[in-house]
Amino acid sequence: MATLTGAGISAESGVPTFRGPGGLWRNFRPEDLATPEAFARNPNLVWEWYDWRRSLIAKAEPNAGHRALAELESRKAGKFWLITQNVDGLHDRAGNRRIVKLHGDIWTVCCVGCGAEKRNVQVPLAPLPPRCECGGMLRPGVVWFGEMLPAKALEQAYAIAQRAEVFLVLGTSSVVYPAAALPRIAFDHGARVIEINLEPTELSSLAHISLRGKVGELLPQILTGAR
Ligand code: BJW
Ligand code: ZN
Repeated sequence: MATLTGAGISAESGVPTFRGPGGLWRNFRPEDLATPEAFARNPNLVWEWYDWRRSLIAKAEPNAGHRALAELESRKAGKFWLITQNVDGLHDRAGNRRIVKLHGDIWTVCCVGCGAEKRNVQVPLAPLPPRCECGGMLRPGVVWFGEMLPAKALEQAYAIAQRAEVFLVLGTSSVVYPAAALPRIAFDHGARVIEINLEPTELSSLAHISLRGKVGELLPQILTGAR
């Protein structure tokens, strides 16, 4: 059993999604903030945005949806994998350990000079942009548009999707690739694909079951029913 999560699962913790009503891309252009070119052009602007998001996330707590997935991992004892596009770390904080992070982690920073990667949970970050001991500029440890996903994580995610008997797709618009291809891979390898989303998505017509509603409300109900 496996799941792919997206920004929708953290919405109930007060973390803004990217698309849809109240989504980040309503007020900010991805080309200005979430590409390597944007960072090269204006690292301070990009860091201000990430610093603001880090401060929002630092105040957020895992919600009932995150906790249900932690419970699922403990119930399935070594047979449950969580693949996430989220960078907020709320799945870790809820207690999941078998996590594959496709788009990195907002609580890590990478040096554009020496390549060093480390955890950094300082909020707010000052001065901006933060610097490495080597003097090089640090960047957020996340995957921007046009960048490759971490090879090991992607390989692991494909393998998990190919083996899963049940594949839950929770709170993602299913438009960003290659993550959006995973449910189709699971489907093609015989998995039952179950989606939970507030709205219909690109995946809804393929999924065996597509539920409309909040992950934090529906997932705990499903788990209670499956006891
Ligand atoms: C609820 C809810 C509640 C709300 N309960 N539901 C193949 C085809 C077409 C394009 C491409 C392709 N392959 C690659 C591309 C290019 C690109 C891409 O996919 N573009 C598309 C937008 C067209 N992909 C890439 O560039 C990726 N790299 C790559 O493929 O490298 C190789 C390559 C490069 C160039 C060319 C070709 C190949 C990298 C993608 C990196 C994405 N990065 C971001 C930012 C991460 C860092 C950060 O956080 O700042 O990742 S963008 C943003 O989107 C973030 C998310 O992880 C990602 C997905 O969003 P998600 O999670 O689905 O959130 P939303 O907001 O879209 O949806 C929320 C959903 O929840 C909604 O549906 C709501 O209804 C729902 N919801 N509340 C249930 N309570
Ligand atoms: Zn360095």
